[in-house]
Amino acid sequence: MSKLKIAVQKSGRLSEKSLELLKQCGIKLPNSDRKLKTEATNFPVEILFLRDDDIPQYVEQGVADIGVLGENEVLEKDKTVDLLERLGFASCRLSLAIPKDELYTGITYFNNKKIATSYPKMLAKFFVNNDINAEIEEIGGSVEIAPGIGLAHAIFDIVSTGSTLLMNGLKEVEQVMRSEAVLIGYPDIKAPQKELLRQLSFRINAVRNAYENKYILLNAPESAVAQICDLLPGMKSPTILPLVEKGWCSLHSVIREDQFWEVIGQLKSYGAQGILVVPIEKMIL
Ligand code: PRT
Ligand code: ZN
Repeated sequence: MSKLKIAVQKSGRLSEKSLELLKQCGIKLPNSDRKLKTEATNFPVEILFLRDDDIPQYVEQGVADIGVLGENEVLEKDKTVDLLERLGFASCRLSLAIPKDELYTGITYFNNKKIATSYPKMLAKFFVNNDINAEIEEIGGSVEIAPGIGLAHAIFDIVSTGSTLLMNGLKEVEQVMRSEAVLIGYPDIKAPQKELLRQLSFRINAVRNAYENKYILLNAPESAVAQICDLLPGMKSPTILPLVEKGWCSLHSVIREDQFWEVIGQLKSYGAQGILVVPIEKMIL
């Protein structure tokens, strides 16, 4: 039987979340010690555990049909792969940082400077696009210590909370790109694998929509229902149920998590009370 081969990071920041996503998609994996590969017990997929640096090459060659990794790694490796889905976890940014006491005068600051990074291709592209002539020093890890030990004037690295920069006496001065985990695919994927991928993408979208949306229930005076429905259009339209108390109803809808705090004040000003916001497990549009 045909199987869909999925490459995930063996160990690191992406591995737990990648496996968690597959689990939420209903894919059961045997408890293993993450050897090189494992097979799901209830869906025709095979998981290959790899270093994230190797995933673009495996997917370009079709050794894996799809792979989960950081978008930054996809851009750096620059292989011929399709970008299929953004997955919403492992969000970070790739930024240029300099010693905190240096005066930053704008991007031309980097002319004739030496910059340490593990992402030389991406940085070179950024400098070409911005007409900057700088020297790029490629190093494998612990990039943030490079200025302190005199190896470079500045660094280009992944930033998440910013605490690593702070601890190393650096400040972020240019954000070059944002990144998150993405699903990439083999461009010449075979028909049976393509069908399995379609089924998996459907499940991933149901899980992602559920993350991004909340179920909202509230009590409102009937006179405010029209205004509240405008604010909370829901999936098709909100559900309205009468309350025992005359002139009041209960309104149920779906709201994007990131819009919730923007509309809450307005809901209250329309007279909404007893607002409940509840997580959704799966959401099929
Ligand atoms: O062994 P393998 O090659 O598979 O893994 P790896 O060491 O190359 O990668 P890993 O597991 O460290 O990261 C995998 C991916 O996670 C990256 O390619 C990014 O897409 C994503 N990601 C998200 C991060 C971070 N956030 C992150 N904060 N990757 C690394 N960091 C590091 C960063 O390098 C810096 O040292 O965390 C530090 C900065 O964090 P803050 O919070 O102090 O700003
Ligand atoms: Zn890596």
